[in-house]
Amino acid sequence: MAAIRQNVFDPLINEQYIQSVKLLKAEFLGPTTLDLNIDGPSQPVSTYDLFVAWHHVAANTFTPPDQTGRSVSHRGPAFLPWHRFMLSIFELQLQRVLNAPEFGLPYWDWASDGQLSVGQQPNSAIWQPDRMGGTGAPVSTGPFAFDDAPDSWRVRIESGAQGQMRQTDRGLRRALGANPAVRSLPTKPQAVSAVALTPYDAAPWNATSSGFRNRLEGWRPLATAPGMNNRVHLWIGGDMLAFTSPNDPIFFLSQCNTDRLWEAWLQRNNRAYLPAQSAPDTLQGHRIDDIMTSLVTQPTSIRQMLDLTAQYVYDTLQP
Ligand SMILES: [Cu+2]
Repeated sequence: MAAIRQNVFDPLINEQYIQSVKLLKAEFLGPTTLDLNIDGPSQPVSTYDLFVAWHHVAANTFTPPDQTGRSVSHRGPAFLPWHRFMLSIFELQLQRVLNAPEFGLPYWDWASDGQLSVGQQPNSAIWQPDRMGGTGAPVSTGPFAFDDAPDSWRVRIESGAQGQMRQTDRGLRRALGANPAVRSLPTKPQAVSAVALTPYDAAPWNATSSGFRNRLEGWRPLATAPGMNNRVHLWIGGDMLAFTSPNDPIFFLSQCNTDRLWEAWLQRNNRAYLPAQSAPDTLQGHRIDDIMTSLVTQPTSIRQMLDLTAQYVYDTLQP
């Protein structure tokens, strides 16, 4: 049975999500900072933080090295399949620690909050203390607040100045709606028009491309609108700005909504993908049969990610 991914607005789903990420954050199965080439004394790395490291490493992996900013996971066609791969493995981990194989990773429909006034958006339901908690450096309310409790949420791995990972031990940071250049989350009409875009992607296959992938990833047009997935990161701010953004548990809920919009697009477009395997080697990592590797599981291919409906389905594909 496929798991059903539901809106995190449901209080029980929200509670199970918080419970499971805290279990993963407290689970140490062997990997260390030494294994991950992180400077400093060797420390155990939690299962949760392996996903933080995986995201950071992939975002800084360029193969071959002349791809105009396109890494194996961002600023290129693989952005959506790569994040689907990560989310699907994370979802299996949530199911394992909850002992609930039917549990679906929830999504946060950020475009729904984008329909609220700019002033209301940072105070919407999801940022309340009984949900994901609020803003601050460190965040001081909700389940991921920085306090003296033994299970108080701590950021352990962050991005250093040279793009490397480094050890830390601090509270989570957010600056909800505080970026003057990004006053609003993406809106519903922007989500609807993104999902209507074709083709999937286009030359030069990077942050300047037209097409669906780059609209949803949000490099163009970011300064004006919509900015979609990137805009959500910029609007939340704090730890969401770095390639260690999975440090904030909102990351998985936000990225899950991006995956939901991709699934809506896939269903309308016969699960199409570009570029084909015949594309030049400069697109290595982004062609349909190219392999994606992981710090936490076996490699897979982009093609394998085009239909995961055997693992999960969404409760709705309405943009
Ligand atoms: Cu990412």
